[in-house]
Amino acid sequence: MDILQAVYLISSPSVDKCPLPDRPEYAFIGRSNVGKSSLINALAMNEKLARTSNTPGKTQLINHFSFRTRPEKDASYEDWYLVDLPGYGFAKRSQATRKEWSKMTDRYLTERPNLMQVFLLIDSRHSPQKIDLEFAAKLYQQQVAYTLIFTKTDKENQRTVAKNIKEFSDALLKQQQFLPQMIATSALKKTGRQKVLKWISELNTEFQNPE
Ligand SMILES: Nc1nc2c(ncn2[C@@H]2O[C@H](COP(=O)(O)OP(=O)(O)OP(=O)(O)O)[C@@H](O)[C@H]2O)c(=O)[nH]1
Ligand SMILES: [Mg+2]
Repeated sequence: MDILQAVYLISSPSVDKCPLPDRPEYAFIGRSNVGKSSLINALAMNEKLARTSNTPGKTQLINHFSFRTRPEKDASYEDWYLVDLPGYGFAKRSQATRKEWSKMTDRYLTERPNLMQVFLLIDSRHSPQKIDLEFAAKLYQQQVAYTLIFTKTDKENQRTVAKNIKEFSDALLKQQQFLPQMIATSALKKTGRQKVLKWISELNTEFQNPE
């Protein structure tokens, strides 16, 4: 897939302030610092697109990025949105802020009409974390289609990464019937980049304009 254009569009405080739902949309969500913004930059091949940081909790709004891609040579282009959502599980936030976050994301996840798929990002360096499994359970219960993206695979040896993915899958199968799509990635090495883009392109073909 060729990236013809990838630009930041707008940050919105709530789902009703988001851009017109006239094209397919994908949302990145996951624990604070898991690598959401970095992966968006890796997909776009532009390190300056989404702000990344060592300080967790930077992203507080619904951030829309507009992508124009060509799935393959001679094909026509596709326009779609990528959304960077605020990370969850940031310990230093107050309870009130966390409540706000959960209200905003819940509404976004259940009411956004053009949302094709949520990409739930999981840090591949760790064994299954309760907070991630709970978030997956919530998506499943709300019938929000999601893909699992394991991040930062360059940071650990591959055996540990494989073990963590297997353990996460086993834990998931205890709470839902089928496993979602899973893609292992590294924003640093661009591992899994083409897989994610190809999956998005496949999902793009299923979009029906709700307008
Ligand atoms: N080695 C390595 N580091 C990564 C990778 N992805 C992200 N990082 C680093 O992890 C830190 C957090 O990355 P971000 O992309 O800002 O994480 P985020 O999920 O957007 O964080 P919030 O917006 O705070 O929720 C940064 O220091 C990144 O450089 C990766 O694939 N490999
Ligand atoms: Mg971020």
